[in-house]
Amino acid sequence: MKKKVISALSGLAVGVLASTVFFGNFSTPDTVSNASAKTDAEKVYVPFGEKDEYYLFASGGHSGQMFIYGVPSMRRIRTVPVFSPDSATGYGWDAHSKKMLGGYTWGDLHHPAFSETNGEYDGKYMFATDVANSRAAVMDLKTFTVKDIIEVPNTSGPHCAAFVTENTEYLFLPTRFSVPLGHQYASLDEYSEKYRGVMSAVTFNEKAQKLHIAYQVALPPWSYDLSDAGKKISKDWAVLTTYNTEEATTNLEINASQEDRDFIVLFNWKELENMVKEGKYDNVGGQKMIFPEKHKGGIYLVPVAKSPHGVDVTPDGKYFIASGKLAPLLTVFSFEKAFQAIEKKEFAGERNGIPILKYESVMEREVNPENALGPLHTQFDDKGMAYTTMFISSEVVKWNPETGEVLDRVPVQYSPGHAVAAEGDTVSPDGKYLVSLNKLAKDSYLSVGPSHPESMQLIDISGEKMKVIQSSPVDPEPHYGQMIKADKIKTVEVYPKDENHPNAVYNQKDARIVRKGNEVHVYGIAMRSKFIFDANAKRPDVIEVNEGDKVVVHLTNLDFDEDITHGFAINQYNLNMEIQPGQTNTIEFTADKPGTYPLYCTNFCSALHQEMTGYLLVKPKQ
Ligand code: RUQ
Ligand code: CUA
Repeated sequence: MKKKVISALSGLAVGVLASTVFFGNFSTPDTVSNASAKTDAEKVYVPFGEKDEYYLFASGGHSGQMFIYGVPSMRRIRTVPVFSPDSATGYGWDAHSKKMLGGYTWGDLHHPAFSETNGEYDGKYMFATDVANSRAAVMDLKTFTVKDIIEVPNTSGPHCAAFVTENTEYLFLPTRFSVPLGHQYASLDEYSEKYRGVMSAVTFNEKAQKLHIAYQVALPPWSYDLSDAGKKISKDWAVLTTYNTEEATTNLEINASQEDRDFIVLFNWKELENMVKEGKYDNVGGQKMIFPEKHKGGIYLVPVAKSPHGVDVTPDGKYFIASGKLAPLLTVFSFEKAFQAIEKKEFAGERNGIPILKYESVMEREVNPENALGPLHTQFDDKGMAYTTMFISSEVVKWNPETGEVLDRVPVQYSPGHAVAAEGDTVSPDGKYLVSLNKLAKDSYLSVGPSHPESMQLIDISGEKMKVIQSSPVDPEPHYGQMIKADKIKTVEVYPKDENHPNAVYNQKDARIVRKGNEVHVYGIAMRSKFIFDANAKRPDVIEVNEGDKVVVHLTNLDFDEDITHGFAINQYNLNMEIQPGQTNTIEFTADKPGTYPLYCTNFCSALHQEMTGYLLVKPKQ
């Protein structure tokens, strides 16, 4: 290949070009002087048998799923269903996931967040929230499966989430839409009095694998957009952006942008925790609700340029940076200055009982990169440099938060929302890679009609200058991502044997069907290449029930062998579940359709996979 290129070049100005070819670099000659002799193609090429250096978890937006990519190859590795059913994995049909989804058939997954230990991603869990149906979920990274989902009351769309504190003490879920407490009816004429923007403090019990709402805060009836947890010196604090502090109830496009300023909410979760301990809350529908106008302390407002979007805490925990969205402005605020102002009680009045800090006393600097429009979100590298996405001018701007100096700019295609840096939300980002999550791809890929995929572009940020080195299409819609060093995630190869599991069958001869009145319980196995539902039956691979019976099928996958997953599907019964190696999984249904229904394994598991079938026979009522 290279030979061909060189011969094609003979007779040309071989001096410069040959060196370009030598380095294999087909882009502009000035990149040749780059310290790294690797071409862009080489930088993203991960040969077969080698693995990517990072996992990228990209939010799947209104697919309700999480997309897992490898970086730098930008190859999609897996789709993990979180808030919506998934036919490929039977998620939403097996008993556990069906119960977790609670009848919802779609979700809108926005901001994923890894669990942290000492401010570092620990590779154990991934949290995510659902703006559509006000839910939060936790995914176990040993198996890449969702363990728990909770629905958050008094809230409508926890967009402003999930950002975890340094040791995963809490994930905070502030609402996007204000609603009356308990979702009661209240006329919009009573918006300011009756509506609230509730924030929930959620804990995760690792042992029980359960999420739990520790307490809620009845913030003013505004929209809460983005948040970030403090780090190091600010580790007990968190920040959130607000918009519509005008409290408009219609035509928000205009009415929510009237004032020159909105607020950043700054709160101390240790203080809120203490308030709860001291009983300084009301009971609202079973939730411990703190009303800031009644129980003062721990929450402050910082004025910020109107309708801000992202707010991001620097890795050293010293600053929080708000992005303007409408004002072409980045504002760097100092936690230390805020702490001093709070200490001295230097307030400029209050709103809804919450003290307002003076802008001048908290602001560190304003940064206004020339012609850069629509700043949305900021990430950081290993040298403390900031990278901000510019939605309107379609670029990423690199700048120094300590000086405000703009260092570099790179165009992206097009309209980036978030960007995600390698280990970007930790106290020690890696530098190296940044992925720009672009809302529009337009001419980037083969056309699939009027609606195009979104795009994720990989940017090499290891040098002084940024360089886009790869681009990958992605389904709607990558709102945010998290990038973690691959070796931090320790998956299991098979589900370990659990002799205490009430429904597991580890011995072929123990497979049995037990009838209890109108309920039929199948304790069966799936193995290459057969089902055994009842070891002693004439036809062990047949389930025979009566019309109207409740049927509970437990299946254990006896192939303790990596990647040998079986499926269990019943034709025309709209039933499907997955049983991963070593796993025991359960599906429940009512046999309400009499007749003869073949059942089969959905996952190609052996040369005799097609033989892995059986029958469900449903005897009609007389
Ligand atoms: S938001 S594009 Cu849903 Cu994260 Cu800023
Ligand atoms: Cu088991 Cu196919």
